[in-house]
Amino acid sequence: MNRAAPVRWDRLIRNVHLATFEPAQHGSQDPQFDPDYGVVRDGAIAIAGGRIAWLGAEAQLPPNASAAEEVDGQGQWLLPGLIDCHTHLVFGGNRAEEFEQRLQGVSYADIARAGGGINSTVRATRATGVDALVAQARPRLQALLAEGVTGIEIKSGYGLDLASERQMLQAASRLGAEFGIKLQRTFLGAHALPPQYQDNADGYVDELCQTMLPSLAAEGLVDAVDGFCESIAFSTAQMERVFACANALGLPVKLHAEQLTNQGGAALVARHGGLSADHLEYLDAAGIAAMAAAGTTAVLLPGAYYFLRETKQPPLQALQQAGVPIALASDANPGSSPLFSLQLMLNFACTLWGMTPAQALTAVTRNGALALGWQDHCGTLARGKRADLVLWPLQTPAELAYQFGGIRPSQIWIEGQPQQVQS
Ligand code: DI6
Ligand code: FE
Repeated sequence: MNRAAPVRWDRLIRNVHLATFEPAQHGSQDPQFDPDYGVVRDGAIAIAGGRIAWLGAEAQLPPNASAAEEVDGQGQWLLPGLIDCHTHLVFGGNRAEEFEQRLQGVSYADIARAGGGINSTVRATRATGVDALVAQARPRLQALLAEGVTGIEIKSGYGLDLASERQMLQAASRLGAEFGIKLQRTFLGAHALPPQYQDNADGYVDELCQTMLPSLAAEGLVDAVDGFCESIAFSTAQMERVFACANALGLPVKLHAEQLTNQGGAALVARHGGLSADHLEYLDAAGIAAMAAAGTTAVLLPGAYYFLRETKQPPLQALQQAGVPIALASDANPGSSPLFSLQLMLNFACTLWGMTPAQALTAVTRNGALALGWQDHCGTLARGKRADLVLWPLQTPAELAYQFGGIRPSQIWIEGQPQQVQS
């Protein structure tokens, strides 16, 4: 007789329906659900060493396995933790006054040109120490975590000098450690032209490439590099220099591209093997082709689209037809998206742009991970990935995109450890 050796897991969650977001593995098992969810009905999932050790139909649980702790999921839905792959969560102050100005007819670009916009947040951020930056960002992060976010990207870009950018990245690092979440810290020194370089954009790019980025990278504070490629910010030629510097330091790149006008930024970041091009309302066919060829993820930001009352939609269908993976993120920031809710983005992407709930949920799980280069570590339910898991009191996963307000996780595990859920 051939008896398998006993297996002992740390934790086994039983009596759950799984949305794995692994359609190739679990796509067509239940015709009631969009195959993109990768549904396993009446499933179970086992955790060992903070990783997913086994998952499948509960009826197929290996008879030789047991767990130190069993959790009854009571027939609820278990999804991978959500990933917010584009945020500016750390900043000082707020811009409610500009919101009022904009509603009196002044445009976002005009406010920026008059020294407001990003630069008004730069003034407030520079005047705020690391402790206060952490304290101000904490409730914003808690709002996201309360909605089932377990992985997040946080950008700098409101310091725009070495010391202030360092403080932002230190604040991000502290928040990541405090909450134990998976974090990518992105250097966004090329966000706006700072006051000290008013008529000397190339001089600022010199300092960025020669001093700021190399220093912060050497201090271990930078995981990726981003920029704002726009008529009111940096040109493709300037971003090219920043990317060359990032590439030389071995850091992945991404770009705020074609948000307000078409500058060819998406093609530029694709050419540099970028992780993602973000915003993309004004993206053209050449940019889409470049992204598809390079495998660059499109990060769409419905919060900024909505809050700036943009009317030009990103070319969703053309991106899908070209096979470009699409992620969604909050863009949480004080100027263009003071909306600290990824669930709201799911609803916006469906109602404003016509994404399906399965596409939208894929965009904040599987493709959110892809946009951060985390696809081997998280974003789907698969053996070997981090056990970043969220249990939801739903009848169907689509409810997460359909209903806004009042849906909270019943339980969250980060690397297999149960978290305190806010009710
Ligand atoms: N585009 C955006 O929407 C954010 N940054 C960027 O490059 C807005 C930043 C802000 O207005 O503070
Ligand atoms: Fe942004």
